[in-house]
Amino acid sequence: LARGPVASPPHSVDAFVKEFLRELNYGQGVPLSRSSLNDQYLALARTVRGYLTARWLETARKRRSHTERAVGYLSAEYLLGRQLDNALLATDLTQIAEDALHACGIELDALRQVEVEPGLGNGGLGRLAACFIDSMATMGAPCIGYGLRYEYGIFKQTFVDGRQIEIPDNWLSMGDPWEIAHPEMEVPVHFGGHTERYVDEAGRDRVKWIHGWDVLGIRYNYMVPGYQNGVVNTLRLWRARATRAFDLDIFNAGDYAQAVRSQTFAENISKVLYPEDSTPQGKELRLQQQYFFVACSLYDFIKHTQPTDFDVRDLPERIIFQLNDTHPVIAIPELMRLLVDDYGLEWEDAWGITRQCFAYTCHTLLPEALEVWPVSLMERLLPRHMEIIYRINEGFLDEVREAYPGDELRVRRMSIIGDHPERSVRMAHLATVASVKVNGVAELHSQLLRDKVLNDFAELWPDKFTNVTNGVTPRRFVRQANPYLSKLITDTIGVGWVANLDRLEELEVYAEDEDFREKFRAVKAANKERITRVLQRRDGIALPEGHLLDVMVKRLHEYKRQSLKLLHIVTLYDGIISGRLDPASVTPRTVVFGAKAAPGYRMAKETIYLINSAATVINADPRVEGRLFMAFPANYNVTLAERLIPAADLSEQISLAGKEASGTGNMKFALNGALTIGTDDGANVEIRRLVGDDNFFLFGMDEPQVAELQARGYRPADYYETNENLRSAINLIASGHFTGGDRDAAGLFVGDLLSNDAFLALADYQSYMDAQARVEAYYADQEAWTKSAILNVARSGYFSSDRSMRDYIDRIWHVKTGV
Ligand code: 26Q
Repeated sequence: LARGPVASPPHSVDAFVKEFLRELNYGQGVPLSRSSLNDQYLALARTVRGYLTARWLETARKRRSHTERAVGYLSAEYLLGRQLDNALLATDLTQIAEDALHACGIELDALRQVEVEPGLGNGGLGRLAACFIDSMATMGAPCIGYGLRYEYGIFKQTFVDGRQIEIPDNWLSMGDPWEIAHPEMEVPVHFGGHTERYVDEAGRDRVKWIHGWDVLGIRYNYMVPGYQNGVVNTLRLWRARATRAFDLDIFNAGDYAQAVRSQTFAENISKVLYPEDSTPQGKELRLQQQYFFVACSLYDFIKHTQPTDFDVRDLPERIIFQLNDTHPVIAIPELMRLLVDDYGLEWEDAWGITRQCFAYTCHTLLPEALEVWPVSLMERLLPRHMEIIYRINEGFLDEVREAYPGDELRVRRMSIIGDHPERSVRMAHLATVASVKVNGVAELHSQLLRDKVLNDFAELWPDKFTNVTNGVTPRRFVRQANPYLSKLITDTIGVGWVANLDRLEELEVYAEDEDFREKFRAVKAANKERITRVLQRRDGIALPEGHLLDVMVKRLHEYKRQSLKLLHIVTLYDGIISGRLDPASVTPRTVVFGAKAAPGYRMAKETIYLINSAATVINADPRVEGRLFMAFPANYNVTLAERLIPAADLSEQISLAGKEASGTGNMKFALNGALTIGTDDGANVEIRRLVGDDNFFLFGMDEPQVAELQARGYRPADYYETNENLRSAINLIASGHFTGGDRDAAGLFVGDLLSNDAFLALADYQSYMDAQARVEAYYADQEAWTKSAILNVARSGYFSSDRSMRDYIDRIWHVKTGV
């Protein structure tokens, strides 16, 4: 009996109650009458997980029984967000759970609030990985996600006197009911030591890696359910644990306490997510993390997911590893090491296999964000991998020399090893050399990758480069986040859009339907009421009623130009208090910011402080007559995004053209019926093309204009000197008006803008102000605005991550879908 497949519990309220009480009583060990909210949440989560389990086992069984190629998504980050609602939606259990809990005297909504979101990512890149695995499950694509189970995710942000304070995110402290730990499945991972040459029985030269120290990888599984299709894929995250060698040391050294301390050294590897998402320094622990999860994942795929008689030469038929940026790129030399050293393949054969197993996604355009690792560090931590990288580079540079005889300058530019400022491994070059395909994440970005960042490589291998424009999952970011809009859409065109977002096109005609527009406005209004309640309870913020809701949420970065947004607000405020602007002529507007700054990023932190300071002063100034309001709820995360984005009227996507690889928040806003004010950057370009110029507020220089201005020599002071409103706004900030008279508090910000302004905020200022004036005028015509908002929804189906997955499958992976 126990050998057969397990059966899912029946889809009925009675069965659900029974399962829930069993989890509560036997799982949590409490009777209903004495259970805490946390007990109830954990029991509910386990109950829902129970419904997924049979499907998960069945999906895995089917996959084992055939040998179709799978995708191994390798990502150092998965910014999952809360799991409960998603699992309920996927299993179509929301109503049943609500009724079942009700029968037990419990409100589902109260339990939803208990869940702590797993913040195992920094921002866009991590959230993208979460959207992609959701879409692959929904399309029935064979995929296993691999990553790190950080004990501490992205820090929790609070503000003290307007300044960001970081608090450790102890997300596991109440227990995680969604994970299934396998402490018995240990994967050994080695570090340090040295290499030795030897001759094997067959008389061949071989290399042995004499390890310095080891850790164990412990497997944690998470279920990734498809949307109501019976498919449940796997996300496998790794935790580091000390080996028994560490335990033995305890006896040998006789210093018990020291030995236990050295255990924590090994376990540090999966301790914390690095909160920097660009220009990170080459921290040794970060490289340890990267190698750790990648080594576990390759070993796991080969040893645990394939039949015992599996021949590694067949690897390319079984797997394509997608490298989510360069963070997992050490997988390339690791696979070479496995094939050559462990499986005894000839170098050329191993290289032939390896070159078919990887594809690389680049997520940046900032040259300073391209990852490099010092050769000295690599030699110490991963001596064998460093040798392998040298050998890969030799072969590669031979290829370059053959293609471009005598062009040693080019050889140096393309080398995997760079010389400045120190000898280091350029991970993007390694990734490009070894990958089947290299893709950017929006059309403009892919174009710039080909023409600029990786131009030499695109000349050598033009067919290697492709684009896959990012997408977001409509399940989480429309269906779950916006139940009012979802109901309106479903009532209008049926439910099919949730797994086929192109069907939103059918809404297009309703833009002309007055009754539909009325309902659409009612949805926005309801979402504004909801975010008002959320911000009141969560942050003690009292949003004013009846305002245009203008939202800028994303990591704090100079290139994203929160500075420009601040200049806009300060200009309006300055106009009002100086009497140049009649407050009655200003469209009542609330600007909501959400942004975390990397803890060591000074300019970003000062910008946060200035925004908070401006908010305090502007919100309290009676001269504004309540027509401007600023809110900066702390700790912007996926959960807040789900509440905030559906309420927005205006989406701020104002990065300097050529700097934002794609953006994905921009897509979430458009899909929820906000209009975008944005530059010609990243996926904004495609959003504007699809929704139409009339339904998008474009401003600023485009990328060629930016390049031209920079080539001419950019002088921000020119703009300050010639633009009166700009000068006055900057002067107001510099005067200490917002910072309690403290002029120094804004010194870094103002000083940089006037003398450096690397992201040309001042050059785009007037164009941005003009675009905001167009926003105000357009918003005054609510019928026109609503039409545009509806058209944004109707024409944004392209930005479903299901479409992104289709593109990856067609252009890169060539895997079969439908389980
Ligand atoms: C690298 C080395 C060491 C420590 C940290 C890092 C690191 C971590 C995270 C570097 C970069 C990141 C994250 C980058 C990121 O989120 N990029 C965004 O990716 C999105 C998805 O493609 C795009 O939409 C955004 O445009 C891009 O900024």
